[in-house]
Amino acid sequence: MMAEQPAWLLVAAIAGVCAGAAGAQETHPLLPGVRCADVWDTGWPRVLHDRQLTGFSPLVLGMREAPEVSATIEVGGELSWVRRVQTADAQDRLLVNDGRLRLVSTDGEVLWTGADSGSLAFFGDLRGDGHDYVVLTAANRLAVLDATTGQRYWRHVFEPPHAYVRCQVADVLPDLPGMEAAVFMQYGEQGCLINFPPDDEPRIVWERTVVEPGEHPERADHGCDIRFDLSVPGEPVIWNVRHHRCRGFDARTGEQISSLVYQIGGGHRRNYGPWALGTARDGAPIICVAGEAIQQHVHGIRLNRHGPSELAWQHYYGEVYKTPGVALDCLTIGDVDADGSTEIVYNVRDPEQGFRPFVRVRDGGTGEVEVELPDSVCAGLCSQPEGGSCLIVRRIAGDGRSAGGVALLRLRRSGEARELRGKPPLRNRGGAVRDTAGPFR
Ligand SMILES: [Ca+2]
Ligand SMILES: [Ca+2]
Repeated sequence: MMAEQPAWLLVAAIAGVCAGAAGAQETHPLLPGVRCADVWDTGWPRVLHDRQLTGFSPLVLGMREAPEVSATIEVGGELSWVRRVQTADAQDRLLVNDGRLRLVSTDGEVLWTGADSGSLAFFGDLRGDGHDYVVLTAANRLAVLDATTGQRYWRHVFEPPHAYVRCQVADVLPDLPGMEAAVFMQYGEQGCLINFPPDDEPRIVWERTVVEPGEHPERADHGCDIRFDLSVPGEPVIWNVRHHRCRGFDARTGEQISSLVYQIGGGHRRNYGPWALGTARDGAPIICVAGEAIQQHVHGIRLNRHGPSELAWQHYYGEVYKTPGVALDCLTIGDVDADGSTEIVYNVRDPEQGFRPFVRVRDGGTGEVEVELPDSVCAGLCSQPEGGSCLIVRRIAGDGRSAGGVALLRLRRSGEARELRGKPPLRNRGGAVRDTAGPFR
């Protein structure tokens, strides 16, 4: 299984939001109009870029020369990602991708260098034979490595050549020994389900076209992904969110069982950002989507396994090329107040409010704003031992500089956000490790 990130990353994130700055009352003279706290952060300079990919040199932030390198850990190549995994015999290992993929023991011994590399889709007993495997995606390729040796067990190259594999792995067909991988093509039109049996070669259970041919230039859509929905025993569903579409497929057959083609803010929009399955207050299954790139929006979809799904609510903030300064950054989609229903938590610079920064918490099923924190930015969330989450919030002024310290706000079922004092017991949560250069950090 894949584990959460280490706690020191949370500390680093908190240190990042604590790094305030002093100076003039307006936006930075060298970057007029750019409202970004990092512009004032002389303690943590780095290359910045806004949502229109404008580059800002870190050397303008009061620096006169490039910083010295104080320490280096040699990883061989350019470190891409590290994951802690646990093997079938309960050993903690590190999977390190620095161009190559390597399995490393916790005392630093390189156990193997893999025959393939890529993004990690799964680590575990893929074939149900008691051995661990590593499932990797890279462009249009899916590779499976033996986790004991790093040797390639299986590899499949999908068409078309420009497609990217989007993959989820689970035992969605319990009647078939071994687990299954659903693979949908970003930049392509095909999807399939692959079974990995313990005593035979992997087998493609079904393969089909998963879009309406000609309805959209799929090659131009950077926002395609899938999720398994195993909430109904014996009726596994694959949900696929793409540019202005959300569809459900019977994972057993590939048959399309649900379709929604929808508009946000009066147009077909890009879904470039995180999305997740959730639960409405009445228990209905939903998907919440945050558009973070190019077109900034949040919306919720009420899912129907037996017909068209429904766009339950939406809020469109704008497109960066048409409304410069608009920005949205999703912190999490989940049950942050521990009441059983899903919320979506995000930062936004709202054009309708003069681009002031807000932290907003909306009910995932209805879009109702449960909590709104004006002139604030949330850097991440921490789960609490008794359930629910704390928001790590920094108050900031209109020019983007800190207007106070960091507050920990606990969300309550009533919709209240109560500030915590002292040092509450916190556990790390994925949202706190984000490190995104941009208007918010
Ligand atoms: Ca199975
Ligand atoms: Ca909730």
